[in-house]
Amino acid sequence: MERKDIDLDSKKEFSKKLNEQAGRTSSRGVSDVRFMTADQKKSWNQLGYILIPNFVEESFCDQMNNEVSEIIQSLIPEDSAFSHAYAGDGHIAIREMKPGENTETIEDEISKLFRIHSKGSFNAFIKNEILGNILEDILGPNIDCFLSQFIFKNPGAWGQPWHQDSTYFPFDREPQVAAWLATSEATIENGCLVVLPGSHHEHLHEHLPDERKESNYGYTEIKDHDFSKEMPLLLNKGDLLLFHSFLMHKSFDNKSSSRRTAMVYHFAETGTKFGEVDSPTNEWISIRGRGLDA
Ligand SMILES: O=C(O)CCC(=O)C(=O)O
Repeated sequence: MERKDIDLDSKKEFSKKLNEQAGRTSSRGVSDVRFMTADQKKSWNQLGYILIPNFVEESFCDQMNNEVSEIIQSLIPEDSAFSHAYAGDGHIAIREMKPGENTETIEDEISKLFRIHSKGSFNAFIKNEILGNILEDILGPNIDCFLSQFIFKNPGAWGQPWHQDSTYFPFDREPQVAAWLATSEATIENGCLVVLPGSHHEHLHEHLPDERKESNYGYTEIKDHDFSKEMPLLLNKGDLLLFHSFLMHKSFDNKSSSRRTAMVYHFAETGTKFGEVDSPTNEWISIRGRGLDA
């Protein structure tokens, strides 16, 4: 299937837009908590993340992995032409720019599937009470989930360079919170996440285009910071990582022979203003409190 790389000029244009946000800060930590443990509070305030082992059963992850495959197969017919993105039934699938050598199914060539949190097990997850409680300690009583993505990270896929998620969110307040659910094991070899603990106290740094020729659309990179204290986070299937949207993080390449999958959500305080035009990948769904239209 014919493939076209994304040209450097459009990558530069994209990061220029993102960098309108550079310099913003988010110094607020959590203080009066109702639900978090003391360790979780300390971890959030000092490190910028909370790791919760065994958050869901492995069988729940299997269900998500299966539902994702069903969506991809119905979204992208076998004979469809190459495209960087496919949209249908409210979802957006993004193609892997550097697919591995042994691809058999269309899922082997997909990088991410966006906008799935209104459906099936993806929707069931955001209604989890324990998750909602911890989010409430961070974001307050009124909470929306505005973004979801299933990340395939197929064998051979490159990792995402160092970045801060808030750079992608031109919102009127912060922080937002990411929930990164390991739906497979995440190891150094298969491309686990790597964080820079405490870096959520930093301002938003400049994000330069990821200049690797076959890098995925939207990848950008922080180059003006010291990452020598980076920490890879090894997760088992079913473990959950919650992290601050200013936390610097990246992921390793997948050098293994199997897929490393994760289901990633982003949450914000209800009423957050997203600027003039919202991202097509966003879908705002209230999960707790007064609701979107209240
Ligand atoms: O899961 C990955 O490989 C990268 C994910 C990531 O960096 C993100 O969701 O912001």
